[in-house]
Amino acid sequence: METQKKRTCLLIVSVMLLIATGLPSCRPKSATSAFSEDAAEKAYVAPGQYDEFYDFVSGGFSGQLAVYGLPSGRLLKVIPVFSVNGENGWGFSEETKPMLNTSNGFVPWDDSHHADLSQTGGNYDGRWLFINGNNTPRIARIDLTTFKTAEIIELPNSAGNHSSPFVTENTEYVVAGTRFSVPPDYADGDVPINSYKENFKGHISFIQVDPATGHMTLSFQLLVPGFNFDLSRAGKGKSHGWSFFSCYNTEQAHSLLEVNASQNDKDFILAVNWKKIEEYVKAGKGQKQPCSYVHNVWNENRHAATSETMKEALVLDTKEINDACYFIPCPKSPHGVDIDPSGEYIVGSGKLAAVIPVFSFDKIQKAIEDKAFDGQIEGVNVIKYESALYGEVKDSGLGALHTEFDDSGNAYTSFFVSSEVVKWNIKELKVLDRVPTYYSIGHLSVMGGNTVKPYGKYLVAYNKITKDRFLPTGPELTQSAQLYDISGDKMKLILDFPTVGEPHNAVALPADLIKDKQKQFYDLAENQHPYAAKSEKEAKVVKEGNVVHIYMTAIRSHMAPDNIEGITLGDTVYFHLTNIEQEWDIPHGLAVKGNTNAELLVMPGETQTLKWVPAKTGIFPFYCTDFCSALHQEMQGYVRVSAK
Ligand code: CUK
Ligand code: CUA
Repeated sequence: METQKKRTCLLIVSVMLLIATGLPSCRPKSATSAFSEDAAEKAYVAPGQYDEFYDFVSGGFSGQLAVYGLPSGRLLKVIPVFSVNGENGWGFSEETKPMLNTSNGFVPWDDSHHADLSQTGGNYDGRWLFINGNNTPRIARIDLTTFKTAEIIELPNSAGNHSSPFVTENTEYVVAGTRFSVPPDYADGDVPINSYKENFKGHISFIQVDPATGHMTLSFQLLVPGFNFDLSRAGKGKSHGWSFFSCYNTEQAHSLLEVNASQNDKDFILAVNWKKIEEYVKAGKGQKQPCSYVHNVWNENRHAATSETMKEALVLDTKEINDACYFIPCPKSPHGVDIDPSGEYIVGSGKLAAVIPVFSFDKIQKAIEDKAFDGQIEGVNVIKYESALYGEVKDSGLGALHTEFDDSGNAYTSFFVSSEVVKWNIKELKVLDRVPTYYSIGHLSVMGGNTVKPYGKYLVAYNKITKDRFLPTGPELTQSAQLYDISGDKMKLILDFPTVGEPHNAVALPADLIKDKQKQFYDLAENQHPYAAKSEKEAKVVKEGNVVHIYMTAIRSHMAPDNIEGITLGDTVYFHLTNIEQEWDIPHGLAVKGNTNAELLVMPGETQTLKWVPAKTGIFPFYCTDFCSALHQEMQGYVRVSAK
């Protein structure tokens, strides 16, 4: 591996300086003058009209997923995923609590960076959305007919689930590479941190997705060298069957204070031929390793989740399958790795590099055939940089992070340090246009920009720094996204819109693909919740020892039962509320004075349960929280708690 420390040190120092100053280098004097003249017309969606795209934006440290309409930037919904949400009882109701179970117990928060959509033949099919939880680490699946989290799987042997959950061309797998290398769960983890090089390992998970139900199963994990696996994309078209993972810190430094990270002139992209690995798995290769991880599944008819603890994972050591994995050198701390619509061009990035390297899938295949290797790392062949390289985009910008594509052979790369989006032609490696972002863009999203047939039209910049873009709100400012029209030769800014949490990546779907497939309510006849009351006649209070089950119904405009006595201090009370409406957009809520949970918000046909252990005696009112009819205020009742 070559090291040209001096040359690159200079570059690092200049980049670090830029980062340290905290201000993007190209912050314009008058930011407001930089938008398109016809911006209002282009981003305007008239009252009562629908947006053209659903935009699914990862919620970052909110642990949620936010859904916007584009081009208006209107917020449509916040979907709770990894974080509890008092607004609709997610993580507070008895039925949703198991969704947040992990091998560490109930974890009501995570950090979600990437959303990706299910695909068929390399195009979005509008069935499911997958989103990662960095910290625990976890992957969730969201059903796009209910906009509800349907499944969450924890990942063993991993930490910092960052290069996830990138979907393969026919949703065969979602993948998850570990950002932090750690001692695997099946080894003793109580080791000195400075034994990093021998004890800390990376694991890349391939999670199989059932084509009929979407259910996720951890199929196999790859044991990889202890680098930091950062981002990933699946091959498409000719490169279908491969997945690519960027990694940094190939120095295997465990302390930035020692400044031994980011020294190497090149880090790597790991190319994984998962089709080939499937054959190895079939042939019985790999080892079943003991570990413990939790898999939570939502049952639509039971209106509740179940948790299951899994006890082992199939691990394949990349050393032993080294005709299925290859390292490709990539300049200076690569972040994103993105594949163009044809599947031929693999675009790397270097957070500290001044060029964008573009690799050729055909050249990689040829290099493998010719054994054009530059040694091995832990048994994995390193393909010669020049043998894999199609070419470099020069003078592109500073601090390249992510690239997306349009349908005309162009790529769009985000540059954090120089705070801009650069449009370039893939074949000619020529810069065509650049626009500033306000400020310091992270991910960017072209409509369908990671499919075999991008829709193009709009590009959204998800920025890391907000500064003066919106009305200030104390020390914590809103997050900043910006919409660009990319239908012409020049990119034009047409809208700023604030977002929830820290938006990392986003994926957009044409509204027509899913808008008419939305579930409007749950069929009461199919409700299999064990405590459902499907009519007011079934409403009752059942006391079993010191446990009280209240089978409660809600319909405009009363709750039954509405006066509840016979509860004594020390009892545990369960309100099982069934919304017996069968009509779209009529939820009923339930809030009980003195309870330490949030409310319930129950959809028509659904049953949800609020647990309450009264802390004192007295009279406790309850009421419906969602203004549901002219007599909404009449939807109320009383619970009496008596002394023992
Ligand atoms: S990351 Cu945020 S800018 Cu976590 Cu995908 Cu690149
Ligand atoms: Cu039901 Cu308000």
